[in-house]
Amino acid sequence: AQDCLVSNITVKQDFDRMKYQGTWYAVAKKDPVGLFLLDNIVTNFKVEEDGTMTATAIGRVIILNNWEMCANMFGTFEDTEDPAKFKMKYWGAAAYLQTGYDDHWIIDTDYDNYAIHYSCRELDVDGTCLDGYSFIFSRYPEGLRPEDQKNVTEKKQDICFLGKYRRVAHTGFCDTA
Ligand code: AZE
Repeated sequence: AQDCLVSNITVKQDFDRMKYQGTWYAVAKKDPVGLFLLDNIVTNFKVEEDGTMTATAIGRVIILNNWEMCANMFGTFEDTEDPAKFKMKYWGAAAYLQTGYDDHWIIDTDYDNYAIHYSCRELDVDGTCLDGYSFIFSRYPEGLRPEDQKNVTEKKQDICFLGKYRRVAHTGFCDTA
């Protein structure tokens, strides 16, 4: 959407939640306003027996009083008319973590290598996004394959977040094992 209207943003055609299951590593993110996951962000998507999509996510956060920890988060997804657009209800394993209800759009994915996620939390009066966030996910913690980078850059531009991403480090800080 060259005009940056949220209503003109296109998402993955015929999104297949079954193929989207499993582990995704955040390799880049565009932050929203306020508290957010910092780095070491790994998420795991699953389709439940009733067809509902759910996810877990972990990431390093710093909460009040400079307390650094790994946030264990859960999400459940409500379907909409578009198979690639969901509403995500999310909460933390601990009460002092964040809860919310966000859009969760899958802009593009090939299921095996990369995914581009988008969430606009607040629309501006002109229909552009005033406050939103986005993740670039990879199936590999080392990052995107070189052959996927051009497409991902194009998609960042389509959602009007180009230049607003930061790399997400994976240092092992939240590795349980
Ligand atoms: C997401 C992947 C799908 C599951 C979930 C995700 C989002 C999680 C957050 C968590 C924020 C936590 C904070 C804690 C202090 C999109 C990564 C749940 C937004 C800020």
